Amino acid sequence: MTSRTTVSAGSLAVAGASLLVALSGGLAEAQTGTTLKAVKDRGTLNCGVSEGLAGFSAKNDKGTWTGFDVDFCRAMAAAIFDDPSKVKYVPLNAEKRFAALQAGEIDVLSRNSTWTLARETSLKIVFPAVTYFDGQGFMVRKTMSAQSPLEFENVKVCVQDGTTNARNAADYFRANDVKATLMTTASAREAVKAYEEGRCEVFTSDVSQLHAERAGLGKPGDHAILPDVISKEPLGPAVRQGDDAWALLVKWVHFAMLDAEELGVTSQTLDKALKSERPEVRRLVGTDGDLGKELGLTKDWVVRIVRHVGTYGEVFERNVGTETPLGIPRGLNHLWSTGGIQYAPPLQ
Ligand SMILES: N[C@@H](CCC(=O)N[C@@H](CS)C(=O)NCC(=O)O)C(=O)O
Repeated sequence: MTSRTTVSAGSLAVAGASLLVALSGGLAEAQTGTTLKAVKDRGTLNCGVSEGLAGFSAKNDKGTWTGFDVDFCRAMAAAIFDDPSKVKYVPLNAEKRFAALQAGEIDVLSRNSTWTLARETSLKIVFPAVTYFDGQGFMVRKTMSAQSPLEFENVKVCVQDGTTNARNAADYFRANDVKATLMTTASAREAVKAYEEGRCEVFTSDVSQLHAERAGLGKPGDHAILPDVISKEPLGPAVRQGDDAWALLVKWVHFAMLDAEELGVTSQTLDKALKSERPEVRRLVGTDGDLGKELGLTKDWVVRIVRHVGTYGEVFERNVGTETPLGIPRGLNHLWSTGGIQYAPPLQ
């Protein structure tokens, strides 16, 4: 079902999710330490992902979930179980994702979700890390003359409901007096279908998702992603508030993948790294000290992540980088040491 709203009636992601939380019968209480124990006892990690977004979380032709967000789930399973396949994937649309987390249906949400203040305060969740620095953009047919959203003239713009994007677009259009009407859809599939069929001339979402959706169109080359970026979309995993130990684990899995990249410890160089004399490499791979212990993990937890899944850079390039159909330049997601803003505190 698509619904048409004027720009003054943009939907609020938080409001929708709060309602679902209320309807789902209250919040699952999280106590520190309980999530990791539950995951270990169960033997699988329940990971919330999108319903299907190429490069981020989608099933391949063998029915296996793959992608950048999926690899975060796999990295956690590698750290906890030494087995990246011990994950149950729970596909969730934008509207339902936070309610599923609150209700305890998933242990972690790894689904292109933007960290905002209201999501943390009113939904009682926490975003421990930013795995992908993104922003919102617009996709149009190359035959359209507009080179910027400021040049839109009486166009319909498709956007998925329950997202930051619906609100940002409404705010942006109103503030800049852009003549556009928002058409909200429940799922990404419906939004893209409406765009493909010409029921809307423009599709808006985070730029990473525009790349993902464009790659799946009949003729990707016929569509342009406009250079304007109208928002900050820091995307990352989310967990329930109340289990600090679990939030720390999620945060440090991401940081470990960054630090491994920074130290040159990749899936290709791991065996050499295990013989390294460099103190920071020795701490990372656990040949010195036992940094995993306080996280509830083994001392070789980073080795497990890098061996089974790779460093942050390997995960980025394999799933969404310039050599993939999505072809996304790493940009802001380069390490701080190579011109980006991905920065991890040291493992010590
Ligand atoms: N980052 C934004 C947008 C996230 C979002 O849901 N984007 C859509 C745009 S295509 C999507 O990924 N849909 C995939 C799905 O629902 O499975 C947010 O957190 O609200």
